[in-house]
This record gives sequence, structure tokens and C-alpha cells, in this order.
Amino acid sequence: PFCGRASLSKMARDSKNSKPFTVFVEGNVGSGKTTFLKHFAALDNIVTLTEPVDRWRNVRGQNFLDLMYTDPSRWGITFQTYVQLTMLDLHTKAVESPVKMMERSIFSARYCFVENLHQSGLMPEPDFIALDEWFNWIVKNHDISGNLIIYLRTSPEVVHKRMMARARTEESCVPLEYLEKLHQLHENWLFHRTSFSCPAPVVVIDANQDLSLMSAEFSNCEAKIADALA
Ligand code: DCP
Repeated sequence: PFCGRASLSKMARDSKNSKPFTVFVEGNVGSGKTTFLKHFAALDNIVTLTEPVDRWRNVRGQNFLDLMYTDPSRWGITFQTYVQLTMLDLHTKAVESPVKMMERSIFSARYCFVENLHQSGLMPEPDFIALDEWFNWIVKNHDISGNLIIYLRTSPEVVHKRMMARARTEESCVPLEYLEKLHQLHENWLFHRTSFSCPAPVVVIDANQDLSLMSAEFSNCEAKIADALA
């Protein structure tokens, strides 16, 4: 169940202003973010914005995701620049409903994926600097704030199995080691809180369980958000 650290009644107060109560759903590749969002998409008063992975696979006929996995040193900057743009688009999208739920955020792109490419020596320093300058400018000049982060916490072994089972072509060569690094970056940011600052309170969910067993967790989370808005 929930090991939430968030004060949901405070969030309820925050949601009374005109901006929707904004939730970022975070977690490693294959942690179940899409399934989680699907559950919420069926509810009233919530707009769910799924990650534009299909846009990344076809940018005017170019598969940026595939290029990034094939040659990260050459194409990592191209892919991550485009991810940053598409995430900014979601962050700034006006919605009618009181709750806006996003799959990932510009923060996990920078703090987990770009950080991983940089730390692994796969992103040249000038590429990293240019991307980071853009990120800092966005944070300073746009309202990309959130009210709550749901962290779908998994083990790298579990998500590796799921990733292999879903067999997305571009991910066929992604080794367990890559997911381990991404896991550690998510953990340090959202669980141990020893790296980058958290843009919102975090609720941690054990997402190692079979997704079919997680409906109770989903409902629990739904109740918490509903409470917050009451
Ligand atoms: N990706 C990336 N850099 C980012 C965001 C995503 O390299 N800034 C990659 C990792 C995956 C693909 O894009 O190969 C999609 O990853 P996500 O974890 O965002 O989405 P999933 O579909 O894997 O999520 P889930 O299985 O949890 O629904």
C-alpha cells in the first residue's frame, strides 16, 4: 500500500486556484505508468496526458527513439531535445478538468535520462550543457509546477523482464545495466532524496507486483486524490 509522504489536505487547498491539480506519474521504463494512467483516464474530472512516445518514433518520418538507442553519443542530444519540447508542450497544455495527470515530466527527462547519458559518458559535454541551459531557462520562464508525484517503484530485474516481454523494437538491445542506472537515478531523486530537488510531494507505490494485482493500489490512490479535491 501507500507509503505516502504527501500531505493531501494541503494539496486540496492548492487545487482551489485556477490551475489544475497536477500529478506527475514517474518510474523506470516498464514500471507500469501507462497502465496507471489508463485506470485514471476512465474517471471523471481527470485529464490524463500520456507520454508522446509515438511522436518520438516518428518525427517527420525519423525515428528519434531508435536513433538514440542505436548511437546515443551522436543522437542523444537530438532525442532529448525533442523529448524536452514535447514534455514542455504537455506541461503547458491548458485543460478543462480540475485534475491533470501526466506520464512523466520534464524533470525526470533531465534528472534521470539526460543525467544518465551524461554520467555514462554517452553525451558529449557541449551537448549536455546546451540541453541543461534550455532546461534551466524553461524552469525559470514557464510554470511547469506540479502538486503531486506518484512514484511507481520497481526493481530493475522486474522492469527488464517486462520490457523484454513487450518487445518494443527500439528497446530490444537495452541491457539490465541501463535500467539499473536509471533505477538508481529515480531512487536518489524520489526515494532517498539525495540528488535533485523534488518538484512536488511524493507518494511511493510498490509497482513490482503483477499489474493485475495493482488495482487496489490504483483505487487507493484515486481515493487520495478525490479526498484532496473534496
Ligand atoms: N526515454 C528516454 N528518455 C526520456 C524519456 C524516455 O530515453 N527522457 C525512453 C525510455 C524508453 C521509452 O523512451 O525506451 C519510453 O520510456 P518510458 O519509461 O517513459 O515509458 P514506458 O512506456 O516504458 O513506461 P511504462 O512501461 O511505465 O508505461
